[in-house]
Amino acid sequence: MFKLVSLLLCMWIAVHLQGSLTSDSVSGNSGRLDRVENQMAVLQSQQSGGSGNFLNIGSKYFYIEENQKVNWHSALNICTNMGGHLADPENQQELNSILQRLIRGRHYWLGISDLANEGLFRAQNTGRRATFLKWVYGEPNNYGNYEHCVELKSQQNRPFLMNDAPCWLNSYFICETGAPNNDE
Ligand code: 2F8
Ligand code: CA
Repeated sequence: MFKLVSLLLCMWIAVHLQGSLTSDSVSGNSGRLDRVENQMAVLQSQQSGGSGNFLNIGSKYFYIEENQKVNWHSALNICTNMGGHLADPENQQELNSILQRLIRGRHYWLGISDLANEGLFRAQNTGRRATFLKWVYGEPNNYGNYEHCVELKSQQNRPFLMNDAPCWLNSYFICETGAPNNDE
């Protein structure tokens, strides 16, 4: 019940904010709108009770979000609500099997960041140093000193590889679990 009320409240705020955008306040409000939309995405994932549709790929199960883009922290929350975690592929075989299902030109959050220590990329799920990192040439570069979250991206029809990007960017994302509960 509380979740439903929260969801309705967020929807009301989002509609209200959209209606109140003026040319003077666009940048400030769009940031707030982004936060509200992210919060709505997290609440919606809670509402759906969420195990989602994990696909069996190799020895694990993955969920590839292709409908909504959210920031890295919201992606983390959504994957947790679905009973999994933001994905951290462990080897090339696992990465290859995911890559086949990604849409070129899109960016997908992974559960890897150097938020705790600059330059030390850890898997969010374990807190341990990420052992498998496949960077785009020249990455990670902490561009602008504000890139701490890892995404998969493919540019100009090149293969999907990793890049450090600003955690507040809205992107698609990939969740992972060892044992899904797909019956909701
Ligand atoms: O040139 C590589 C550089 O390209 C972009 O910044 C201009 C990326 N930023 C985003 O995708 C937001 C950087 O992460 C990337 O290193
Ligand atoms: Ca980068």
